[in-house]
Amino acid sequence: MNANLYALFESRFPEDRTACCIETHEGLYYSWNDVDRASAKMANLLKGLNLEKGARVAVQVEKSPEALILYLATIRAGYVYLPLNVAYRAAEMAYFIDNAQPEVVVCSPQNFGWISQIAFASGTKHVFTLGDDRTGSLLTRAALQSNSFDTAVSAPDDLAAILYTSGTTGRSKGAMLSHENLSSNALVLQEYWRWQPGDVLLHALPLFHVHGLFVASHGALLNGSKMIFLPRFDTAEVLRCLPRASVFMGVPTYYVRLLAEPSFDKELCAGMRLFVSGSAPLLMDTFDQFRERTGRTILERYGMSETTMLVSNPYEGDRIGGTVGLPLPGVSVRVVKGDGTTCGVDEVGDIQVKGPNVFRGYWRMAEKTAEEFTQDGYFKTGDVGKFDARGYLSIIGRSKDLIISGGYNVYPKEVESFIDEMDGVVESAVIGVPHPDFGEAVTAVVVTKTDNALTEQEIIDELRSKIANFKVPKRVFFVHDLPRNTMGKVQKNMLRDQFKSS
Ligand code: MCA
Ligand code: AMP
Repeated sequence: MNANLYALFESRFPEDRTACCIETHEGLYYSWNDVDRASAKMANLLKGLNLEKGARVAVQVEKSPEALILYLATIRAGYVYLPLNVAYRAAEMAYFIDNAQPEVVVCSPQNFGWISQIAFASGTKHVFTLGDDRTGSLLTRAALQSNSFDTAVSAPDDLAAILYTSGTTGRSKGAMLSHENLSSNALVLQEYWRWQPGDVLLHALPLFHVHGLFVASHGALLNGSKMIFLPRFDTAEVLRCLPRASVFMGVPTYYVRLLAEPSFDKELCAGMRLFVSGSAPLLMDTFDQFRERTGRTILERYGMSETTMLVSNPYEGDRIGGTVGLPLPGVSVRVVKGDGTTCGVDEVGDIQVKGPNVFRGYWRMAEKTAEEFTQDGYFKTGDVGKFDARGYLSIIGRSKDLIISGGYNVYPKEVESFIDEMDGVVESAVIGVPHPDFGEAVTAVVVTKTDNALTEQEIIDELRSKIANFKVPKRVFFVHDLPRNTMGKVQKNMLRDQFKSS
């Protein structure tokens, strides 16, 4: 049997392939035939480049139906899709491209100059452009190709995607996900969340992370369901489109923003069957307010780039606020103490996971991969939590130094290294402090050399030119010394406490 994920989707396409698969906010319709033919054209183009088996196709483009089709074409042709956040700047892109060694890079037309320079310098052979308005060399070249393509035959373990994440420590690592990782998770979620005939997904998430690219899109593709595609989360657009949808997925910030609108109420949500939240902790207050205002209960679930989804509140049965729910069928999740023994009910420990959803390792980092697994094959998530008596998991914190801002991960160490390079800086500590919109706000605490006049704005401006905008601290504070414990380690808890209401 062909384990290629596209083959699975294709087997679930609706009988009527002229039905709508993707509808855009501008009112364009892409039928299932359109998606199949357009992905065939792109797959033929990629195949014609004679790429090696397992070649990476790195993509940094704005969201559009064509961007999703490019993802489908890549896996359909048997290559490995590597999505990159559009906010990444030159230093970040250079790292990913150099590390992943993609044979193909696809970027936005306006970025062709600097990205092609980085790509060609790293040995990439082909750079195409793809705009969010159906422009670019990728489509021009694909248009000349046949619109039928025999989906490549893939083994379950063959790679389908690489997602860069910083895991628990250090520089970004590419989490290698196989066709089986993705298909097993998609099939479980389709059943667990009771996708139904006639469901319509309102898709407002970006297409370069697990949540938007896999969890949301795969659900609709596997169910033969229409997606209403928004180029980005925009509160007014979501409110406009909700009455025609039945499923919505988002990070907690989306729900906070929706609740800030008085028109977001029971009537508007009358046709909605399911609201899913994930990628960051959903506050109890948001969970409660949402239920009161809409009469619907948000279903919170927990996932990672390395594992896709591992735990979810049930569709039927109690969805308990403040918890991420129960391990998904076929996925084994445990909470362990420092000595490796399993925690009892309500005992806090490290969350570990094993199952068909768990990735194949970090790209070209065998040693790092081995460190992140236990001897009996469980992956160490770096999250800390506890199970209650009913088997519901709560995430209490993280053992990894990670900030989640508006659903995007920010690794303090990376931001600190850019600040520490600046003239006049002795050292810095980057922390997350509570923020009403983003959940956590990136905040920098900096020690400068005596008599140095570096200002908060100067540091922010300098960082803006170097790293993705969501990583740039919202505030910078200056101190004489960073608090350290007897081992010399910076005590970030104390800083978080000191600056929490800043
Ligand atoms: C934008 N800005 C942010 C963020 N996004 N600041 C902090 N955190 C953010 N997440 C800043 C920009 O730097 C800019 O600042 C200003 O906000 C406006 O930018 P804009 O792009 O217009 O913002 P927005 O459209 O309002 O975006 C906010 C957003 C977006 C809608 C919350 O960040 C978003 O869609 N987040 C979802 C992320 C996601 O998909 N996560 C899933 C990861 P300035 O003007 O000063 O430059 S997958 C995952 O985590 C796992 C596996 C899982 O479980 O799902
Ligand atoms: P990523 O590296 O982007 O895959 O992010 C994965 C991390 O996001 C997890 O290890 C968790 O720390 C966090 N996360 C995902 N879903 C949730 C959730 N529902 N509640 C709290 N944290 C979450």
